[in-house]
Amino acid sequence: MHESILGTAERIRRLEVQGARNVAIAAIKAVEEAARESKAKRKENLLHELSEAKEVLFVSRATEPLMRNAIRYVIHAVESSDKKTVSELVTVVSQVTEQFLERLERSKEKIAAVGSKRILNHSRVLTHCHSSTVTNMLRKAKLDGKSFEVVCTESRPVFQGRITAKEMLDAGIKTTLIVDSAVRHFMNEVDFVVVGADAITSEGNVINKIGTSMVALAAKEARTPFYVASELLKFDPATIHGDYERIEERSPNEVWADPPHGLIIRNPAFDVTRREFIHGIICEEGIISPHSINELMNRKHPWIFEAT
Ligand code: RUB
Repeated sequence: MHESILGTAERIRRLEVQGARNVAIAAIKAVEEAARESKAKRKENLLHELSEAKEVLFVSRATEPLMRNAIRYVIHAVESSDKKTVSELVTVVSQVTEQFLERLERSKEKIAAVGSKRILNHSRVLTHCHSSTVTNMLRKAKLDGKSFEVVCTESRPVFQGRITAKEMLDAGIKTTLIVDSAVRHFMNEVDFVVVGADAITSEGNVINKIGTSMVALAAKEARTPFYVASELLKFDPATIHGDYERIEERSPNEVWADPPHGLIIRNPAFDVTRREFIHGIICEEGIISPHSINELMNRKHPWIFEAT
């Protein structure tokens, strides 16, 4: 197995690379690098190597359909290519990787442009965890001249909220950090909630950092609009066939490094926010209702339903 695959999988598992977009970008780049340095002599050998890389990367984090879709996109392109030689097929891998990365970048900018308009002047925006899609959108709103504050949660157990807080401060945005359990306390002082997504199911439910569904619950009770900023490709096609999105459960040591003997510690990384709590998904197609996700995926990314 190529070092880029093993090393990237390890960095993803250890959260040195975090957030669904960054995970997908690191994974697809690793696959491209491994393909470029492949010693395979025939198409089936290259496909076998790609399939092994897929197995290793898929299990590095269980709840990352954007990463899975990125790798499927590359493999699907090789499988359906009429090119015969390995060197031609490696060129296909490089081309589709570049296409995929460009598309992700364009989506991020489109989401930022759309979402920025929802941020009202003199408002307060709450976010949870660290989503590069959300922080990019908030930076765009600031560049568009909006005056607003950000409230971000710590996001226990590993404090990704601190990454958000630093990025917001660097962007010159007034920022307040709160502990996760203070969300309800501050919800009435907030005008808008926006979070990222790791996965979107066929029912339009969203999976994001643990605690997101409690934030959504508090937002609903306080009648504060709750939005999700996400690329459509975080959709998990397996959910249409009845599979549940798997929720990654991480090491108890993240919660308590030196716990008393016999204590049970549970540490799920993500939870499910049901669609009825979500005002809209801010995606590259604009603001959509979670209900319309299947129809949109069928129209925009039909390949996703064929790729395995
Ligand atoms: C990060 C998280 C983010 C989503 C979206 O969790 O839940 O909200 O991944 O991020 P973790 P992005 O830190 O455990 O990876 O918008 O950057 O894709």
